[in-house]
Amino acid sequence: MINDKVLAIILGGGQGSRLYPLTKDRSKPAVPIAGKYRLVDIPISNCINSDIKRMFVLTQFNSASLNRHIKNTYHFSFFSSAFVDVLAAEQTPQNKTWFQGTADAVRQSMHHFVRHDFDYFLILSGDQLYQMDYDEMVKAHKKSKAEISIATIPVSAKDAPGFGIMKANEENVVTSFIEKPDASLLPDWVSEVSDDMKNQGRNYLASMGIYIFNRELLVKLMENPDTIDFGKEIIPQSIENHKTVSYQYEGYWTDIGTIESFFEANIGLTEDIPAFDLYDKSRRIYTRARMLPTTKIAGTTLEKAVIAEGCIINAAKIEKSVIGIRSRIGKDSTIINTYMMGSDRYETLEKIEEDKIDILLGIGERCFIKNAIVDKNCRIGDDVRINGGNHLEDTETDTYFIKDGIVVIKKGVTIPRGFTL
Ligand code: ADQ
Ligand code: ADP
Repeated sequence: MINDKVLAIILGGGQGSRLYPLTKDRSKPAVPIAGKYRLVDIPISNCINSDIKRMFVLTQFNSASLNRHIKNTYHFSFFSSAFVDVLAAEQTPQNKTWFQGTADAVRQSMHHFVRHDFDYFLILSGDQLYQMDYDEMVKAHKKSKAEISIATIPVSAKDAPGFGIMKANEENVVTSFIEKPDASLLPDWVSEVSDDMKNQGRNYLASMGIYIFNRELLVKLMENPDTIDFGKEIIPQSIENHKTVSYQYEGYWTDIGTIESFFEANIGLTEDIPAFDLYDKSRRIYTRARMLPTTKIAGTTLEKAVIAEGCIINAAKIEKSVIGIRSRIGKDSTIINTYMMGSDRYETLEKIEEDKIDILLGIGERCFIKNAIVDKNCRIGDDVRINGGNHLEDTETDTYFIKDGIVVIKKGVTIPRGFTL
């Protein structure tokens, strides 16, 4: 089945500065999550599961790894109209500027979109973890005869200043909207929410950054070159003149646009019943089919560990950690509260000898790693101790970056034997 009325636009990422250094040399949609996926797999899978199979991924900079991942992952039948296309910020004779905000990004690629036949634009963010049936939202949009629909979720006063906050009437029509309000303004923005949400202290209706626009309306709105962002301009300027409806969602949804939220979302997968369900066949998350060998483990105590395929693990203990594809962890090492992304390749014994490789890919022997994100293709020598936590100050060196107590070991670096942090 394919929904031929909807075209999905995935906002793959601006500068990605909040996810630095994971976005240092890859675009945000290509950031690896949950041991074997990439960020962009989440909205793409949600679309596929909602029968929306025509998608554009907009990104500020085109990374080889993003294109390769999409090309190698999403093959649709030759006879189908389905596609996932990446559009990177383009420089054309008419337009010499780089994408700026989300509306700019959409405006600059509009000529690609309007070639297709569809009635609704579905605009999605690329940095959120959730499973949602967009088809339900499209149905609600049609039923309410709205011109714009915004997916919304109740949030707490602590979280509200990070979102677009709105108020809606009994018919769910949005009557006012404020982008990222100052905490002092919040008392004016309390909404009536379900008892369950009220009990959790979630009294503010936040935009999830997921929008449906009627095709003609968005084409028209994009003709005004002064609008830069959906949240800052398009939505607040539209609600008066165009029927805008709130589509309320109460399932699991989290923004993973910062190092801390990205880390928490990954570590959250190790819970007994994770809020994000990777095991539901009807809401499958797709990724590249890699045909990796199984994981081999020896002498390791595992406690709440999520381990991807193709790993070779001899660690003493792995606790509350996500271990990504092709990870290698040496004897007597202890890994706690850590997301190790894994490697893009194996090193063969011949190669190690030939290139006189001293510190192998992965984590060496007798290491202690806690509260860390180890990016792909790192070489961590024996006896390294990385003890992340709030006692560490935010800082950056060539090989690591510390933010909110989380130590991020940068992609592809070598941490020498005996290094201690
Ligand atoms: P933010 O997420 O802060 O708030 P924004 O920075 O505009 O808004 O990003 C939205 C999405 O677009 C993100 O996935 C981002 O990576 C991506 N993006 C940004 N600039 C881009 C560009 N030039 N090209 C491609 N992609 C780009 C928004 C809304 C709020 C709402 C939150 C919910 O503005 O109202 O509450 O999302 O998370
Ligand atoms: P990312 O930056 O997204 O983590 P990369 O750009 O490093 O990823 O590329 C990941 C892909 O590139 C992998 O699927 C892997 O097959 C391939 N790759 C990267 N480096 C090498 C290498 N040195 N040898 C063989 N394949 C590689």
